[in-house]
Amino acid sequence: MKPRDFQLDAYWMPFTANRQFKSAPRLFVAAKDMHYITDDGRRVLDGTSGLWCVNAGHCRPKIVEAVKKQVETMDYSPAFQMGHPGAFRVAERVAKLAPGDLDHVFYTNSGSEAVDTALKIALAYHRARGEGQRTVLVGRERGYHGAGFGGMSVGGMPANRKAFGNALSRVDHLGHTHYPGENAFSRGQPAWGAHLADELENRIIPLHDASNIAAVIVEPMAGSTGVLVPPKGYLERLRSICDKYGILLIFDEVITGFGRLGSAFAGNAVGVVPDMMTIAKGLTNGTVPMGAVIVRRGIYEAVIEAAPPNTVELFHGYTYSGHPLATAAAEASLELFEEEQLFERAQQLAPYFENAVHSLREMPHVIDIRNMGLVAGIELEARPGKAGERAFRAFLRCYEKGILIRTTGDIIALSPPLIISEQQIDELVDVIGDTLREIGRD
Ligand code: PXG
Repeated sequence: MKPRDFQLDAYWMPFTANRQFKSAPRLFVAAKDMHYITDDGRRVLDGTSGLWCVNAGHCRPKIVEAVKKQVETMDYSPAFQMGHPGAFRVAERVAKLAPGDLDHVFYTNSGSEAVDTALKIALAYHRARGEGQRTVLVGRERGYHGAGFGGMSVGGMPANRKAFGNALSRVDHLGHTHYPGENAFSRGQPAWGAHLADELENRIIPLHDASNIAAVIVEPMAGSTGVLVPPKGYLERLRSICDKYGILLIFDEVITGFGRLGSAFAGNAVGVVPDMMTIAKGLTNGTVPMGAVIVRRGIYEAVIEAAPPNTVELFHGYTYSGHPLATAAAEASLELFEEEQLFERAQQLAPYFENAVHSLREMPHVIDIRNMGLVAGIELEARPGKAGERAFRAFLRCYEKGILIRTTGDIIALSPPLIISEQQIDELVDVIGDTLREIGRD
């Protein structure tokens, strides 16, 4: 290995145990298709699409070339009061992929910004319609909606909130949907739990009064807190309660978008059309940061029409909204997904992937395995008093053995690029199996 020409100290790493990492760093220096290359020249099979974003695999020439060409032609174009063709082309393409009349696209640079944007649009929409009292935002326990103040507030991860005070005040949370006692080792959507959506009608609405509630935001399949698959009928029921009371339903599809569940979006997979969707990650195949909110036509029209003619309708946006490099990457990614029929590929591979991950059922300490599309969660029993330690050890061992997995608490999450082969699925699962056997002994 070459001696390092940099120090580790100055970089404050996100969502990372800085001291632990810097005492034994793990560095990637290159990537191609299904693999990363480490600084000591090892190949590591990517079982997580980076951080759930590199859906078409790494450094795909079509995307690389598109970004190169764009940076040589026009590096930046002002996002406000000016436009460039790529931004319009990508919006049109994304609108075509989205279900129903979700056909307007607001750009951001990340999933967190997309979530904060969607929450603001929800408030602006109600206000435009003369219902400005609708300000309560409802999230869900064990939800992750990014790290901005809005997303953190509607999110349901205590560790992400406890250092930061109360954040947004007009927020409430539904209970989560994860009940291993009823649903452990479910394949696909669990049969039990549709009624959990009724809490919206039975508790949240009486508490706040429906007329004060602006929106409900959920991940159709919760990724970050350990792959929580929605029970059959649950999302449908949330949709019908929101409709009954005029509450907007936002699906946070940052992880579930772009083929992860075997179709363009989770909403398409389960046949539920939300009022807004937040997207990011796979939109550019992780190549250039980009997020977006897709809104129903009626929401766009209500906000636009409420403003006097020739005035700014929504006082919101970012310097890099619709950045030319991001739109170039998005356009190439969306074309590549289509050319290679990657969403369909994910759907076809899903049963093989499901069988492979469920073969780990008898491994030591495995207490649940769940899956949907090309996502799986393998939950381990926590070591007494040492939550997260067992899974983190599995992560380190797997990395040494040449596969990248992701862990959250004691849950291993797998979300490989959609180009993964059956043989590579076997490799992932075999290495995890060996690792669980090894750490099961100590
Ligand atoms: N919403 C959802 C559903 C997400 O999963 C965000 C919003 C925020 O996106 P940005 O682009 O601001 O990070 C996310 C991000 C993990 C993991 O392994 C998940 C995310 C990010 C990093 C790690 O669980 N999700």
